[in-house]
Amino acid sequence: MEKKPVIYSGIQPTGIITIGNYIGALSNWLKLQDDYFCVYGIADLHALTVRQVPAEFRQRAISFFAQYLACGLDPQKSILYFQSHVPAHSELSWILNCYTYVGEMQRMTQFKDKSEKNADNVNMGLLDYPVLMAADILLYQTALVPVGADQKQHLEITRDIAIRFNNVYGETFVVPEPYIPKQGAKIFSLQNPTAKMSKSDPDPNASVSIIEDPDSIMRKFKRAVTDSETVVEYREDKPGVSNLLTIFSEMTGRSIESLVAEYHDLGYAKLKNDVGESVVAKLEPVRKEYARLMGDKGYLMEVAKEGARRASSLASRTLNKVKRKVGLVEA
Ligand code: ATP
Ligand code: LTN
Repeated sequence: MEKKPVIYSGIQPTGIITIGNYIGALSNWLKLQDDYFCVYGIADLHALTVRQVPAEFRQRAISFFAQYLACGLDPQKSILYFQSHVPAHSELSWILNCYTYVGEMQRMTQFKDKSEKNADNVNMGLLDYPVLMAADILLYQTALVPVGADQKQHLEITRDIAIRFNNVYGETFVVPEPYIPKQGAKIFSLQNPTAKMSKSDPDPNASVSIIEDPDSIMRKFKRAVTDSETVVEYREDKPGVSNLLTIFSEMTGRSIESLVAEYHDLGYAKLKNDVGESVVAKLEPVRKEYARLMGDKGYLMEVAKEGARRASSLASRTLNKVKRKVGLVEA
């Protein structure tokens, strides 16, 4: 049987899964399931880099896992699991730490941003975050990593670490490529359309969850910040309207050109209403399936257990190879 190339990706269980995460990452994960061998993790160890309330954190991680399934990630096709259930991630991460320079980590833009936002808790995990991400990816001999544009730098450092290790010890890791969508790689905040829509934005009007109720979705789109013109055009100096057009296009599968042609002179109120309706329609099945799955935690945990079992078996092959190559005594 021909071996399919491996896809790996993950989302950390912080805040809410937004339509930005859906458009930039999850919707691609879904499309890749049939043609690749896909491994998708809940990056719970990554989420520990910012303070979590234990009981809420645990519930959120389970809720995110249910949202993966509700979106259509299928445990019959893909490996779905919690990162913390596979100890190889932490182990490889330690070894890779010894092949990564502090200066490289200090230059990461996400580290700089998050250090500013969490000035009272600039912990080692925050600095080391990209090395754990590299371990996630390299453990599975991943060829492609579907992520939004903000993760590009982390993919570059993952490649650098893999190449560096391969140069010293011979071919050990597949060097992964990022898979970043041409359209929708960066969805912007509904309240500040020059800033990324973020999972953990404290302003509830800035982002929309993939399991949000329809009234709330409509309200947020009606309040979306645009500009003082009236024409619907996709232009750099109209970030709010352009963002709405991108979301509309992603939800309906229609091109931005055809949407502009139809909505050009219909006014912003009509545009906002119809974008909101397209989001509600697209997410309706996700919301229903999510509610059903959350009523069956036993099933969710069974899927997670089987996912961790399969992931561990794959991960341990790479980890053992790495341990041998660096000269650790075999157990
Ligand atoms: P946080 O704000 O808590 O740091 P986040 O919104 O950046 O989180 P992540 O968990 O870092 O979310 O990202 C999960 C995935 O979603 C990544 O592949 C990321 O590139 C993608 N993504 C995040 N935000 C957006 C966005 N606004 N547009 C497109 N893709 C996004
Ligand atoms: N850092 C990523 C989440 C993540 C990830 C990964 C993405 C953790 N491990 C491995 C791709 C591959 C983020 O989106 N913030």
